[in-house]
Amino acid sequence: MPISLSPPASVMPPVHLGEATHCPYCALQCGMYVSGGVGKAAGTALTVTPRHDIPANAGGLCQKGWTAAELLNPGVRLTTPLARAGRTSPLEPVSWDEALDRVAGAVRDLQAAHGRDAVAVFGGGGLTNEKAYQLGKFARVALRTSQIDYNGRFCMSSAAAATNRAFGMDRGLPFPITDIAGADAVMMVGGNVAETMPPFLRHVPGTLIVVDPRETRTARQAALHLKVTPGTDLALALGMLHIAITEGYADQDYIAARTTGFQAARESVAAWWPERAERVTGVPVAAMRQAVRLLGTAGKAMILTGRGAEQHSKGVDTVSAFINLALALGLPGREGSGYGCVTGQGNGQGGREHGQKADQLPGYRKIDDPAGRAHVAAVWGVDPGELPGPGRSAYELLDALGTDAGPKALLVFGSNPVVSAPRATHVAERLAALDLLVVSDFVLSETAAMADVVLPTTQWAEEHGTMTNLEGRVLLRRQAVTPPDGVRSDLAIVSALAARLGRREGFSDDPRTVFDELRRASAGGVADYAGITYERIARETGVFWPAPSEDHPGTPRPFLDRFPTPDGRARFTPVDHRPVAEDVDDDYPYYLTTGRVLAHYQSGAQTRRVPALNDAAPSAYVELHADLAERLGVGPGDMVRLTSRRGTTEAPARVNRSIRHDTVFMPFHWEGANRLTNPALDPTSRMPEFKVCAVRVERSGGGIAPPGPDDATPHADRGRNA
Ligand SMILES: Nc1nc2c(c(=O)[nH]1)N[C@H]1C(S)=C(S)[C@@H](COP(=O)(O)OP(=O)(O)OC[C@H]3O[C@@H](n4cnc5c(=O)[nH]c(N)nc54)[C@H](O)[C@@H]3O)O[C@H]1N2
Ligand SMILES: Nc1nc2c(c(=O)[nH]1)N[C@H]1C(S)=C(S)[C@@H](COP(=O)(O)OP(=O)(O)OC[C@H]3O[C@@H](n4cnc5c(=O)[nH]c(N)nc54)[C@H](O)[C@@H]3O)O[C@H]1N2
Ligand code: SF4
Ligand SMILES: [Mo]
Repeated sequence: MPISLSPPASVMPPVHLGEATHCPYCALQCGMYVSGGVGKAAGTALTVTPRHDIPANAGGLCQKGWTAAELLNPGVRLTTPLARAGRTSPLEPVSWDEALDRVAGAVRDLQAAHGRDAVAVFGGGGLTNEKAYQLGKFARVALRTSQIDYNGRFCMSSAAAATNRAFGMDRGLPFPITDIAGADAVMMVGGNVAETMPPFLRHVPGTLIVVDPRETRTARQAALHLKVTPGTDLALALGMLHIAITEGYADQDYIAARTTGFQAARESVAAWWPERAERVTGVPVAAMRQAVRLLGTAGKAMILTGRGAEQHSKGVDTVSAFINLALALGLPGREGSGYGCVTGQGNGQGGREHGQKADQLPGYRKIDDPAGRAHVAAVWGVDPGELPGPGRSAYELLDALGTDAGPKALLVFGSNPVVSAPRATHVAERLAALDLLVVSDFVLSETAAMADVVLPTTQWAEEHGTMTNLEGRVLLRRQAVTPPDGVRSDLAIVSALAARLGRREGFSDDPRTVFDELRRASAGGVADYAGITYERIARETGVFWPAPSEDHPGTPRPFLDRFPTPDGRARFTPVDHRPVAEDVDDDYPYYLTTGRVLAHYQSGAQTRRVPALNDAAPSAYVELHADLAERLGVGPGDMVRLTSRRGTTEAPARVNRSIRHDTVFMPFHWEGANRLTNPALDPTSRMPEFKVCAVRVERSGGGIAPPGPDDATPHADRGRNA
């Protein structure tokens, strides 16, 4: 059954270690061999070993990667479709025909009664390119709904919008990851790669600058740690650009030759004296100066952003401000230097290129661009006028579910929003108000547990497909294991549903067939995959897009000669600071920020089912400063209650002296953190403000803690003095 796509002889290990594939989790897409499963039923002992031919990990794996095969075991996963007779009846096993007929019948009825947009689709950045592409096509061609978006909206949409604006292209890292090793200085803004992509750190050289409100594992490896107040990175970037200009680090030749708009950007920071930036951010002027000096005097330097800078209601402008700084220093488009966004999910990059986003068609085309619509409609064999227009963004879609004007049915592929969406209790209420919730997953996630129909699907090592990693390198995920009886691939599920909805043609359960169509649909677009084939990926261990033809070498560094803007120049964008959507006050006196721990992945649907990972990190926790813990009378491990305007949750305390006094942190891998978070959206990217909201902190069963001393900023002044 598996097609043979072996790596080239030069990189073959001396003994055959198994099928060469990639980790199911993050965007590093570490290469791994999975052995023991080809041609055998899943559940036989499988071994995972790292590949050395994939530069991103070059022999490394994190704990999640090493234990990835455990979820292939039929004992911990779904192997039969489930459905419930009525909304309050229990989920019970049904046949595939029953499940699919039920979904198709309900979709037809709801669309007949309420129009095509009554049915919505929610996708994921973990889906292969083939799945993401076919899901987008299914929504537009079979359902003919505009209502499709995906969890990538919660992930890198702010960086995507800012890089499109500045460079005319959104490719997370516009250079190979190995370029980072040659940089003399790297500034990581709101990224904790030591926990989120451990093998990434091997690419980072000595001088690392980290911007984070917490002293993370990554910050501990840094030469300089800027302990920023949550939600103030934009002011930090403005202050740093002010310093760069006034202290002579701006690269005037580069600015003249390769950019436009510098004058306006310079004016936008004229009033951002370093002292003012210090007042807003809590970062001392001396530290800002040192950071600018390190970047400005380095032969090669990089500025990278993670979700800490991006998941804000001003995430796009924040990234723009750091790009402005990078442009002023002359970094983007110079070999070994640049700006990059460290993306998130396994196919976070490819997932946003092929049409599961509300405003996009394959090849990174815009859905409201007549030429793009015409091209894609021709590949799909439909009239361009039949393609719907842009739909709601992820949170807006979830928020509208089951309302008079909103969708009545939702089909989820590859996301667990009950845990991962902001203001999650409200999202669960919206899901409960639907007439039909369908979830395709391999485990009974919290969202699947609410569904009317659950469709058990195959996993990474059980199917072929392509993934585009954080470098824009298209990789081949090979089938290594025969799936257990009873499960079907997402491609097969979507094809079967399309057929029941009257679209027998144009949907396939064969990944290669889908990929060949994706190549044609993307041809001529910004993310052009036309020249990428499975064989070529196998031979070259990945191909960087754009690759418009099979003899095109691919594009590891797309900005070297020119930027893909109309005039070939990068654009400065003047931006200004603005306060967080929900600032602290007497009732909610602390900032809550959220993020990740090494052992768990996202909503935890997968990793909470792996015993070794659960042992390593058995529950959520609240990280808080020792002074705050003392005032509350809590010691390490004691229960702490957090309350925001949206909800409340409890978790054991982790006490240290390194987090900011005004900030508490909670990982979001368990239900809890997102009961508190604020769904305030960025006006451009529609990214929710996951990284800062105001909370009350109490000892479980105890009273309210008074606000404590702050690192630098009195509350009244913070973020409001723009
Ligand atoms: N172990 C693990 N690894 C993962 C994932 C996972 O769930 N678990 N998920 C993958 C995905 S999809 C993604 S998107 C990436 C995310 O990778 P990262 O961006 O590295 O992850 P986060 O922990 O969300 O956020 C990074 C840091 O931002 C800090 N932060 C919070 N608020 C602010 C702020 O206002 N400003 C600044 N400068 N920093 C702030 C947090 O303290 C945190 O340490 O990780 C990927 N890798
Ligand atoms: N508070 C807070 N919330 C956050 C964040 C934060 O930093 N703080 N980060 C946000 C970010 S960056 C992200 S990316 C989101 C992610 O959050 P989610 O979208 O919930 O991501 P996952 O937990 O990976 O959910 C994926 C689900 O799909 C299943 N799955 C995996 N692969 C496949 C597949 O190929 N097909 C199908 N059918 N199912 C599959 C998994 O078993 C799992 O149940 O969370 C966001 N939420
Ligand atoms: S760093 Fe990411 S891709 Fe690599 S093994 Fe860990 S989870 Fe998998
Ligand atoms: Mo993400």
